[in-house]
Amino acid sequence: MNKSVILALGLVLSGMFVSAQTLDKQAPQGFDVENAAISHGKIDTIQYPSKTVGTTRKALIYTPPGFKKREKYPVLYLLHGIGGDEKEWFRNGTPQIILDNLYAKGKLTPMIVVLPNGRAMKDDRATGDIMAKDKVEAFATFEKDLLNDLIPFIEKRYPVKKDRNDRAIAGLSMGGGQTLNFGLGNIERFAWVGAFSAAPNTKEPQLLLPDPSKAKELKLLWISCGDQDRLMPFSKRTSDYLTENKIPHIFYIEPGGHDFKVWKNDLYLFSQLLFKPVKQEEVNLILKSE
Ligand code: FER
Repeated sequence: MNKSVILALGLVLSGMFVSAQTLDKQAPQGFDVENAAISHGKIDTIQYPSKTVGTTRKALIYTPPGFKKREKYPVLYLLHGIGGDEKEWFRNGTPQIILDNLYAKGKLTPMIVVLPNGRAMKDDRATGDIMAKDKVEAFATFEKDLLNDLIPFIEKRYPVKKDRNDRAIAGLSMGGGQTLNFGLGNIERFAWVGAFSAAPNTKEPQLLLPDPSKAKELKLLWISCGDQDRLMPFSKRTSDYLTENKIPHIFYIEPGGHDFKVWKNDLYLFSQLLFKPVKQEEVNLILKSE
């Protein structure tokens, strides 16, 4: 359980390079257990008009404990996998519990989390052949829906900060591929990028980032994958390219396969880094402590 894993820290936002570190522990026991004694955020379903798809689409939104309309919050867009929809994280990853617990410990910058449906097509349910060509293509179409429909809707309806430094994108598997494709393809829109177990939809490195130096504008570029996940090559080739081009990033290899145990741990670790000055010592502390 607590066996050490290698944290290839190809990062470093301060400019220095650390090749490998030992990560002794992961999220502590109880990190995903509901605690009635603390304040809770709120999960709602929202509906937004999509010009891209031509329908009204659903997303979930999590507002943090103590949320106030008068304040302005940064936003994390958190994306699901090929078998899921806007409810996948909520049902299987309980982000609201993980984040509530982190807020109770004072470990998060207050943020709004938006959980979209990343399959941008009229019937966007995860039914039938989820690998069908049109369904897989809809994960690419979601880039337009996100940038032109969903983000403007959120920014109109919710008290959010609109600067790229206050906008993060992360996701698991297909959503991890989307995160890299959309995040690195639109660095002027996102400063925080977290790809968990990125799937084969991840563009090849040279297409993903033809001008590697552009990625230096990111505040945080996180790539993680379970050591037993057969999709590892998609994370590894991306991290290798970044390392070859001296682009600071975190490449976090953790014990596990392609499942929510890994993704919950990723959310626990990644969320604590968001919307804060990124200091190397802090990254080390979060990744090594507990
Ligand atoms: C594939 C293998 C896995 C693929 C997608 C996935 C589109 C996605 C997995 C997930 O989202 O969990 O060949 O092709």
